[in-house]
Amino acid sequence: EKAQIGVTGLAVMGRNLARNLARHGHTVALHNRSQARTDALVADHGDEGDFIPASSMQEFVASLEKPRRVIIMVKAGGPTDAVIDELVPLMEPGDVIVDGGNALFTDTRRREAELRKHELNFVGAGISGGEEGALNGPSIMPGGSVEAYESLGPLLESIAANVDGTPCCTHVGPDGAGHFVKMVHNGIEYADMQLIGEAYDLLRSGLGMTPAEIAGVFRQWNTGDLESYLVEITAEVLGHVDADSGKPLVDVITDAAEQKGTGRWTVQSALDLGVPVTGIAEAVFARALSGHAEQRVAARELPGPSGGWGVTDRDAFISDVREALYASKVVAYAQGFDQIRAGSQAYEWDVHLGEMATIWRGGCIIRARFLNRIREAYDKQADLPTLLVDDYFSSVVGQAQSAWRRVVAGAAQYGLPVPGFASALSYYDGLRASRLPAALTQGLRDFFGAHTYRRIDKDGTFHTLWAEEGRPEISAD
Ligand code: NBP
Repeated sequence: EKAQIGVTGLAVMGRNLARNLARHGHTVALHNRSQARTDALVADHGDEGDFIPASSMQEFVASLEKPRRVIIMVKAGGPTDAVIDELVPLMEPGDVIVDGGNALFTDTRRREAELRKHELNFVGAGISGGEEGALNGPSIMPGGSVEAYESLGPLLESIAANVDGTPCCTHVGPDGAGHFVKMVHNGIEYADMQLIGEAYDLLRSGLGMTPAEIAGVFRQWNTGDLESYLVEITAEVLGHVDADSGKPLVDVITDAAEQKGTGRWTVQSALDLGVPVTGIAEAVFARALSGHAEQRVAARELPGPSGGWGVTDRDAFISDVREALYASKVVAYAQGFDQIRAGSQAYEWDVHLGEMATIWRGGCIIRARFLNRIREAYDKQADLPTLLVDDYFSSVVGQAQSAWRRVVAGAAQYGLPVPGFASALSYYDGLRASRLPAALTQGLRDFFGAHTYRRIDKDGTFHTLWAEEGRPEISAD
């Protein structure tokens, strides 16, 4: 008997993905650089399905039916290239190599182009949902060729999360499209977590609520439009009491947020594409700020406003924070989808934005009720200029705006940092503005660098001879 698919790299992610495949009736070939992980998987979970363990890459490849399908689940970067180099001489034209790790999409583009020369199908597949998702149903974002998806799609769709009968897996687009979309997914996750953190901080500082009380608020919010995995687990984390100290766990965790890099990649790509993903950028920078212990200690005595927030109506305040959170979240997602659209245009991927919202509804970290709204918005108008102008979103954000402004203004008065809420509001107001001070920026650029400007009343490109009085402008065209 041959295996339908093989997994090489059997650390937490690969092991759970292999078990998930086997539980769905697929025969799974197993390989890991060090044999111990392969043996452990068979010993611990061999009874969950049909596994064919291999002790060498040759044996592994030989155990696969053709066209061969291999999923690589190793540490992203050099290790992925090392495994590809080992696999390529053993594979035949038409075979499919999937990289399920968190690869940078430009690496995926390079690998796909290289393997195409060998007539091998290389699929960079974003897999979200962590180890729990890998085992019980992740959200899967595969890139690569249509031909590769025909061979691979049914297998991946069978193990993906499923919402209302629709698998959380679809062909995203050619070459690096899948890993790009996974990267932006992670960027949105950063923004969402930052906004949740700010909402928590507002309730804590503004109302003096305890973490356990705030957990109750999040639990309540999770019954409405904010319903999402992240809001649900926020209640879990805030409600958790540390066994050692008897204190809320959140109070004994060091307040320095770490990162593995996908948020940074998202912002770097957004800078290249010229897409203002301010929510994601603020989230990445907020984590960076939190980690600058030396500066934070040095700055602790800097003057700030004195006195409390002076909230009188507790329920109204909680409601304001909820609305500000929702509006800011809409902005963060709108920006993320802008980036996917810009990437799709730049790299000619033809990514279907509504389908991305659809496959994020389950399995992944940002799964949320709200994604149905995004899908509906793109179903109604595929070329929506921004989610913010969709009927539903424009109306909810419009309704939330007074609360949003009160929260951001209050935080500024009180001295509480809300970079996510505030930058989202500025972005919203920036898009709404009929005139932006960008006109002055253009004037300044023309003054010091003769960079020219365009005019609202005439076609062409203009430059003012600033040094020559009485010669206000000439046409450069
Ligand atoms: P790790 O990222 O910790 O990688 C460990 C695996 O890589 C082991 O199987 C190890 O083999 C193998 N490996 C290394 Br390291 N160097 C190798 C080399 N030169 N040649 C062959 N194999 C090598 O595993 P993980 O945490 O399971 O993550 C796997 C992938 O999934 C990563 O790309 C990660 O970014 C991604 N990931 C995603 C999520 C998510 O939520 N989607 C969560 C966690 C991870 P060994 O056993 O012989 O050392």
